Amino acid sequence: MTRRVVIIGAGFGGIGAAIELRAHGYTDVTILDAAPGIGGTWLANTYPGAACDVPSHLYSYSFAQKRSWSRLCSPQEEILEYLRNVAREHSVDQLVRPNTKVTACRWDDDARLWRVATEQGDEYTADAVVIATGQLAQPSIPNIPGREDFAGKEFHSAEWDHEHDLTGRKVAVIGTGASAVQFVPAIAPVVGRMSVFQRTGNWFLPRKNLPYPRSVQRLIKAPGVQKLRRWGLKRLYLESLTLSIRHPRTVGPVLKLKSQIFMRHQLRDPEVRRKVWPDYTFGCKRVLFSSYWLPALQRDNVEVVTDSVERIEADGVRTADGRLHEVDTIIWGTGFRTTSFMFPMEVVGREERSLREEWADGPHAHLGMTVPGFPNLFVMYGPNTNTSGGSIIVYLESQARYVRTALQEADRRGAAAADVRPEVEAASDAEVQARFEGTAWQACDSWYRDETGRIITNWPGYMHEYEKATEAIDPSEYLWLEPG
Ligand code: N01
Repeated sequence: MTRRVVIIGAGFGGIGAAIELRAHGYTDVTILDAAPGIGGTWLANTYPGAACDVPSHLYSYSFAQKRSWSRLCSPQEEILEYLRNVAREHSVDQLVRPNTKVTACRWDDDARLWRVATEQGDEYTADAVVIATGQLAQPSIPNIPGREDFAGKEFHSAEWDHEHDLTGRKVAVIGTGASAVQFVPAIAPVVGRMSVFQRTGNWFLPRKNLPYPRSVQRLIKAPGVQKLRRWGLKRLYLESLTLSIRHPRTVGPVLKLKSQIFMRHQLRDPEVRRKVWPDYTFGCKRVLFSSYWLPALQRDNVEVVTDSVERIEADGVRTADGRLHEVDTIIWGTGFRTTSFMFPMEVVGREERSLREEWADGPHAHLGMTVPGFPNLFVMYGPNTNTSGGSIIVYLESQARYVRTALQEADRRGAAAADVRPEVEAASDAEVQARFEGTAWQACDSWYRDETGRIITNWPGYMHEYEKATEAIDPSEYLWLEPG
């Protein structure tokens, strides 16, 4: 049966899904993306120092292993180039319609298909829709009063203004998450002076990420070594981070100790040490890998500010202690609207059910992908599929495979679509939530949780568990809709 598939998002998820589907005979695939090209998060995030903090032999497709990465964790341009090359090599680059923002996906129950509407007023019809817009696509800037009064330049880290020369500038950086941890050390030597506004300190593990020497490059090009790196040592190492988060009282303290030794060693300035030392359980928020952040904070031209940001004024940032920090540039390193998922896109399933309403009490989906009443709608990097210690690419590949097996099963049955059984989805959601019990993630607030405290972004287990759970669709978990 020919099936038309519309994929929304041309990042690692969408491109991977298109390759998987085409490799199995589903040739009618269209990829829509609001951005001007392939890349997703790696197209948007071009800030100085942008790089992955997962080793590249894992942060790449299993079917397209590259042996010439320049360093352990690749810089943004190298990852973007890799993704574009893979898309080209598998001829899915031609399927991408850039600058095409999807506004709505509506299920037509009579015709048993999806109608996908774009901002330009076009409509695509599809037998299946894959929403691969990710969790980290919508920049978030907190609602701090006075922003409109600021006389200088401001931008978010995911919308870096490369035209704005930072040389000699007085810069405020608000936020100290994974993005700031990369761009602050990169710009600190260039700016005149920098105030880093920190709300919460982070746990760090060392990572220098230097370019590989030639001898190492030659060694890791050997196929056996490559395989060992991908499936062996690093994988175990990454899963050990999950292990420590899952067992904060027993295993957690081991990595915590490692982090403490590293941080104490780097934090020579007692004042800075006092300010940045985290006050929550290791692993509760994302553990950060950098050997450059703490030294950058101790530079003469950098100040860490821990008084909370009260308002923005024409000349700078006013903190709760009444002090005005005069700056001419504000960089928001304040992360993403991680609880928004694909919204504000309108997603309407059977019987006019709105996904936004279905998720009013928190997003949930079977294996993070399927929701009852939304037949043949698959979410990639959906609720509870963020990885704590592994590579998201492993999860995305698992999801692509699952989508493909769902379509194959529908073909085998002559069915129009698969609709996950409500009781299956409810049980898997309950199981996921139960598995968070006693984990480090429950010990503090983070972008993993919604306003009710429910953990909605993360997978509670290990990478290999998710791979196993999504190996193939279990037909008994779905209702199979007759053709219309
Ligand atoms: O965003 P974040 P990010 N006043 O949400 C602070 C991935 N990623 O862009 O911790 C003051 O982590 C907030 O403070 P707090 C990765 O998965 C990967 O840095 O909430 N501060 C925090 O410090 C990562 O986890 C890579 O108290 C405010 C910061 O802003 C995810 O993207 C690189 C504030 C936001 O940090 C997001 O990272 C980059 C306020 N009102 C990103 N509101 C790599 O692979 C928020 N903050 C390396």
